[in-house]
Amino acid sequence: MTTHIYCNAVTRTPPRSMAAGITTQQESVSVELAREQHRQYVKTLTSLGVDVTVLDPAEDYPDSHFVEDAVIIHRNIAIMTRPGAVERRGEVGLLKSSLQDVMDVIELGGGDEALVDGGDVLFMGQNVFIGISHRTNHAGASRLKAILHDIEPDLSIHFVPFSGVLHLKSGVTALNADTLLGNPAMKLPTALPAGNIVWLSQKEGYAANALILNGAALYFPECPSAGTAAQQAGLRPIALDMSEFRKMDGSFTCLSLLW
Ligand code: CIR
Repeated sequence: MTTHIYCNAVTRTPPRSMAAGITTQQESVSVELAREQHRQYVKTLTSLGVDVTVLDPAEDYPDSHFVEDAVIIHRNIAIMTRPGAVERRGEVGLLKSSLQDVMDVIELGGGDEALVDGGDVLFMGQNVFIGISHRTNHAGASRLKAILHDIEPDLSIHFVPFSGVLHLKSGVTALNADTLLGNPAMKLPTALPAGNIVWLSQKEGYAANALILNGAALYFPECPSAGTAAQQAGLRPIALDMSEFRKMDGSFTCLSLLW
């Protein structure tokens, strides 16, 4: 049985400026194709029973469709982050004004030193893993831990230093409450304190960022082993082409806020 049941989502249409976003890749991006892929993503979430709000593109913020990094939603409370990349910080205020009508909103706090990207925060059952990365630091992770414990004292919250991939969820996502998909490009100095990782091959490792919701797993069609792993975990695999987001170091989880 899946533990990831969601009824609502917020997404944002990619801006025409999206190719100016941060990336380690060198491939040219088609905004038209990205927008079509985004429409298919929204359609898929809708078909899975999610009521999806699609926000207008924010041209001043080329990475603003990667809404996951600016907010963490837990128990209908939005925790606004302070993204590690300076040029992405303005995305937080934009999302705050869209969310505060529908849920309580809390600031991360902790001053300018405290940095968190939502892509570094992974919920797996009662466990929360906060990746310590180039984008998320100990000061930010400590603030987030305190806020999450206030919301739900029983959570087991772990700091997970790693390297080799952009965000923690580029390296692992949870298929259920104890199984994760893993990207071998991610280097963990110590084993995760909970869960068993199904490691994908080097070639298909990027598909470790699958979106698990409502009994389904969205994954890259070029990485079929992620679909097989999802099926073995009792999920319905749904392959969706997300080539244009991959070119900007993004994938499935980063394109929506779910609750
Ligand atoms: C960035 O480097 O910030 C964006 N180009 C990609 C962010 C992807 N977000 C995520 O995986 N949570």
